[in-house]
Amino acid sequence: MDRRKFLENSSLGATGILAVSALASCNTGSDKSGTAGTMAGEADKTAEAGEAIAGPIALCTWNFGKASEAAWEVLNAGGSSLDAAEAGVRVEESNPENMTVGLGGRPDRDGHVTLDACIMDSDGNCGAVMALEGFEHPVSVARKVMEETPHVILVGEGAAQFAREQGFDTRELLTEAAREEYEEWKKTSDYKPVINIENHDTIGMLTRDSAGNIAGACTTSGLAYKMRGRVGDSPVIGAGLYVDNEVGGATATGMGEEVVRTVGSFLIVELMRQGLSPQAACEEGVRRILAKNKGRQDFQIGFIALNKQGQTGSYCIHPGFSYRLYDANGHRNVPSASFIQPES
Ligand code: SD4
Repeated sequence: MDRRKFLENSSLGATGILAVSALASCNTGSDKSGTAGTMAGEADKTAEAGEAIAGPIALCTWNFGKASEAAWEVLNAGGSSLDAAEAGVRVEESNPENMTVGLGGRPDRDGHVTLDACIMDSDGNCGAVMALEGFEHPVSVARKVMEETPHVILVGEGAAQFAREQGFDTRELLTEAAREEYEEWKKTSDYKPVINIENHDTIGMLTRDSAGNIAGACTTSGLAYKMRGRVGDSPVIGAGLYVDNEVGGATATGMGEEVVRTVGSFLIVELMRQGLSPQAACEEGVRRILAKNKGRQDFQIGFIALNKQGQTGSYCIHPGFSYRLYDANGHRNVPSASFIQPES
């Protein structure tokens, strides 16, 4: 199959997968990690665009209660935004039920679980690993790349070698559940992504600590049954995640190829620098992607953003995306406004 043909096929398949499963899995508003539901007595709210939250804040893509709670605990104990972002996303990396991140992630079309992650601190330092195999916590390896090497990105076997040298334990990441799905997929797939298999649970986390410093992290196993070696937006600084401590941060979930094409998270931070609220900046980020697609809307993208003042925002193409927000007032799932309106 030539490259163009494959991309057409995978774009068709995977975009449908993302859009359909986003609708299927998220309209319930359920807490994906099974903990920390909406605060008693507090209804879920739509985007709190105007409110400036004081003090520490943690927010993450999707309704990951345990992850945002882990980040909040670090912040509440006076920890740094960087430690909080890492601690938060590690929860989902270890969650075998999340089949889009870390342990239990769906494999590529050749059966390998390959992980992508990045992390960025409030001084503009960043680190990333791409197509890392055999390590449960790519975000922590990415942090080591940031802190222990003169580089920003390590990929594949080089990243794995570095992780071993840094003392990270290796482990099998393909769970029985993921293996069974993969075996099923192989029967009919002809090695193309298939609609309705991919879940859409990449975690991007933004944190602000009590000193007001912002950091972020993003981690994923990428698209299910992707081409071997495929990397999406999540570990690409500027695309899946960007932080500028003067302005704020943004992170993405969804069809990574589209986020990379517009360097989505960087775009949103720059729009906030020019004065847009996080909400307005996320909306413009989604519109920019749609404009490049000339009417094609059969894929999902979700952005979240946080500015220095403590305002948050989010926007997505299809209804069903939400983010989990944790601050001194507690935690809640915040449904995102969408470009395409929910059917009434
Ligand atoms: C990727 N952005 O690899 C990721 C996919 C994703 O939940 O967000 N899945 O393109």
